[in-house]
Amino acid sequence: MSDASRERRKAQIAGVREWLRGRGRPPGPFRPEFWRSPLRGPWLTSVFGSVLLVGLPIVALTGLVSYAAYNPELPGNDMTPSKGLLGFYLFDWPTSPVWLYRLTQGTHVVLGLTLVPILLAKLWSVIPKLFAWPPFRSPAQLLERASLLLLVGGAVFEFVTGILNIQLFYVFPFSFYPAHLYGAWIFLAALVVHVALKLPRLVTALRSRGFRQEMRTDLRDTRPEPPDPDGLVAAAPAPASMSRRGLLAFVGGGSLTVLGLSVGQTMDGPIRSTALLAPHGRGYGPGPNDFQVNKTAASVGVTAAQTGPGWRLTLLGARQVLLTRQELLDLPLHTYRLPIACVEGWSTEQEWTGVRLADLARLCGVAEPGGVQARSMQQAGYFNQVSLSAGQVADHRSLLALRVNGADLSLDHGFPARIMVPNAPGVHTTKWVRELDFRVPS
Ligand SMILES: Nc1nc2c(c(=O)[nH]1)N[C@H]1C(S)=C(S)[C@@H](COP(=O)(O)O)O[C@H]1N2
Ligand SMILES: [Mo]
Repeated sequence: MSDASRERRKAQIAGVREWLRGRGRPPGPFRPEFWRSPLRGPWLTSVFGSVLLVGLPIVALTGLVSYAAYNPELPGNDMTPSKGLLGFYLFDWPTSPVWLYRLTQGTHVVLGLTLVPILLAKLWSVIPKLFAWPPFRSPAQLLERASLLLLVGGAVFEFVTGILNIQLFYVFPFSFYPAHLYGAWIFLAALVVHVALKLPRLVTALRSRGFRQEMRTDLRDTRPEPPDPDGLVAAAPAPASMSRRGLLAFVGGGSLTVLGLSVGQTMDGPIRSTALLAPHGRGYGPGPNDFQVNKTAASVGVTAAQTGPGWRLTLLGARQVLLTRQELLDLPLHTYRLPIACVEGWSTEQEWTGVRLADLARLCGVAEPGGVQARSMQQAGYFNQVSLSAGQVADHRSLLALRVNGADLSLDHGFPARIMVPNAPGVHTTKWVRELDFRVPS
């Protein structure tokens, strides 16, 4: 052991003794000397912070939009029935433009994923503050730290639950939907407080160094930022082993890699196979039904026997009407290109052929439907039924689809019949429909 390290060890032991006697700081990360990266500092934190300041509100707002798109005020649609006041902003989800939910939800998921490396880098840059000692010096500071707990806890919670959900690991001991919604509001409230407190410092810090200058500074010339009142800059910095531009390139490159490996799930054509990070991001064959399947018929217990020649569609309205598949095919058919846009971020546009929902309403004696409840042959599960609004039923592109891309629906895509509504979230395009109930007050 060298003299220097023996000295350091001695000082550490003395420090721990002090702490045990009730004086001084706890050892390890509570000591400023513990954090030695020469790159930490207000400028670096502010660079990551400003990217998040633009990105996270977009992720949060598109998420809240997604909740509105579920039309939770309609019977059976709400997966957070105890939302209380949090539904104050809900509105009747429109059917046009057809690509709107595809865009907002694709943005929510893909941008969220893209921000993961930035969020981690930002948390890394401020981590010494987690161990600030004493934990607070004034009631105001205690409040500030409590809001940080909600901010960081909220962000981590939203990212973890969101990512587990899109990766189809339904491992939470609670329902994803209300938890992700409540978490979003907690996070947003803490973010507003944080931005109000920190915006002036962010601006000052960004002005303290030139971005271009920093991009031209190599490892040899990399020095710590000047000491700051927040204590982000290391008290005893180690020599730089990476330049600031190297760190930014590493984090930015990680972010672009995630973007590049996930954005394909929102597109059709060859580019789709680049979505290596998406759980459904594999290649598909050339057939008319060869596109992404969410839940297969087998996985939800829908059998070929239920969907065979014995299948009847029940229409409930002023009167009850039963239709075979052939009788449906003999009604006026219409064809539209409409997307399936899943809440999990993937989407695809296909050409659907079927009977207009409005025509089916008329067939069972409902001239002006107040909406419809579609029920599936699938026995259990959240998504075996949906309520659609009056506006959705009235849209001429809203179909009970029987065919896709010129062929009969495959069993996995909902044979004998499924709902297709323009701009509806994928979860509302109920497959294996057995009953359409138009007895909804208008
Ligand atoms: N009966 C039933 N319909 C359903 C689902 C389901 O689980 N059960 N999943 C929905 C969801 S979440 C989506 S995104 C779409 C996916 O349609 P696809 O599997 O044909 O691509 O179907 C919807 N229809
Ligand atoms: Mo979905």
